[in-house]
Amino acid sequence: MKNLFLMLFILWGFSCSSPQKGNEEVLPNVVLIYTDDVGFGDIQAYGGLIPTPNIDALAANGLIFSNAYATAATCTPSRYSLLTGEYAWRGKGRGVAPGDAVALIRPGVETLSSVFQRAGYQTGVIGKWHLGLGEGDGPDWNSKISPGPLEIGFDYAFILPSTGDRVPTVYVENHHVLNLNPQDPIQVNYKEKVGDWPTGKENPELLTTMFSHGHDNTIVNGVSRIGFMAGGKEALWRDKDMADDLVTRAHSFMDKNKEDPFFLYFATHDIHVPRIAHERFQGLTDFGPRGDVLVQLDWTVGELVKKLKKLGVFENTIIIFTSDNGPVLDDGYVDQAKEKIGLHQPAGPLRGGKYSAFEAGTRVPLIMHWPKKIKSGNSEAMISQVDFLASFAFFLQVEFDKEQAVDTENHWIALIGDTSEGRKGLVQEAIQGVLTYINSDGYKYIPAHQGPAIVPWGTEIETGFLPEDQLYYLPEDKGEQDNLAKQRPEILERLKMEWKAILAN
Ligand code: NG6
Ligand code: CA
Repeated sequence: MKNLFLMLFILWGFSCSSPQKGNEEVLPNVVLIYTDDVGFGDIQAYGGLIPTPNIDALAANGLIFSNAYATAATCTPSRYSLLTGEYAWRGKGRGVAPGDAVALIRPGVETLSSVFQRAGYQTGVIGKWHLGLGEGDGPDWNSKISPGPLEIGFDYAFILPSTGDRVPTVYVENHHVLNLNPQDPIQVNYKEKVGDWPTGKENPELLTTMFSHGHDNTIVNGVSRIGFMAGGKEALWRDKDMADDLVTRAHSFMDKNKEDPFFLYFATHDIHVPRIAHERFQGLTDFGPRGDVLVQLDWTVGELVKKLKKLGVFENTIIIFTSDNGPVLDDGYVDQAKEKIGLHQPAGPLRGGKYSAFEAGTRVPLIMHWPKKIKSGNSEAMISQVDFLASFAFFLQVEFDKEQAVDTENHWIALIGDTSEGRKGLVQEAIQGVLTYINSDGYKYIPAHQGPAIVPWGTEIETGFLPEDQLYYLPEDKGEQDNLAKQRPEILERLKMEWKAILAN
């Protein structure tokens, strides 16, 4: 009898120290690797030519999706939807955010991270944020920066406030700029020059990486950026160390939380511009800096995997690998991305790229890896990143605010490969607020739009805009070559109705 009590006591102790689902299984960790500008064809497992062995290993043992989508063809709206379960275009001011934007996700709004918190997870965001910080006149870089990730469901944050090519070029850890010397305060301005730091426009001779369009404001580390800054010298990051910096923080986060289930939103800077790999990765491929940073990204993934294995939690960790929008070659710096692309096709068979209404804008790699539960294979289920919120809420058995997260759908069983049935319809957002629509039959509608055929600032990407409606049948025409709008008017009308209903929701 005594022994029985002892055993019950031990069992009770166990169930308290490690949160469990349905009283039997230990909850998996979740590591969401959110890459930047990685195209549908960039990874070898998706047909790419640049070596990505660590990502391919996840693909080989995981589920590879061929119809997975970011909600937008640029970063801020994709990230907004990923975290809130709401299409970004439902509100104003959610396009590509300047580096001094205020927090776009306000405290109290439903988020993916809050869902994990409510399920007992330790939550962290490490890497690119680009969703604004602070309120009122914008973030005060020299004191407490709030609201930010900690106010919307993250327990820990180590972030680049916006992008690598925007000032301020410093990290923010939790509420403060890392390594800031109060004697040397930071000034940031997106309208006019502040302080006396040189700019790319005035002093191009100081540049180690030349700009091709935009990006001619303040020079930091030999690279001119978008926006002006001065001060905060000790806080500046070194671009070449960024991948290492993020990996180091991710390792500490995992070490610290190895006993708890954790959710780590790991948003890489790679492979966004400026593409400046650490010295040890430079020149490793024939594809120039874009190839180097892809190899660096692959290394990053390998380091996260190694750590999970070392901690003995790899088998029961869900790793999600995906991207925020499609690929771009010249995104504002002279880095030979285009000249050295060779036969590599960043968008695979898809048309367009980052910014575009065509498929390459938003159809991205998605790999779901969970040795304990997910069998390796391929899935054609149509999935949007906006669905992670409802899907994880379902899996973790927590409620979420459906009035706020209006667009997220539970596709958990598709995400773990138990069905190939996904969404019935999906909206994608291109630049200039153009919203396209795909239904589960594989038809895609691009509404008539008076806009340029090519992205107007030098990237040479097709926007997919035409002054008349477009209709494509993707299962037979992945490359969107054959506009069926005139041949199949009834289908076009049906899609328009479905599209309108979602927009009016
Ligand atoms: C554009 C920038 C581009 C990139 C993009 C955001 C210019 C000319 N181009 O405005 O370089 O920063 O914004 O990329 O400034 S994203 O992946 O974060 O959406
Ligand atoms: Ca991006």
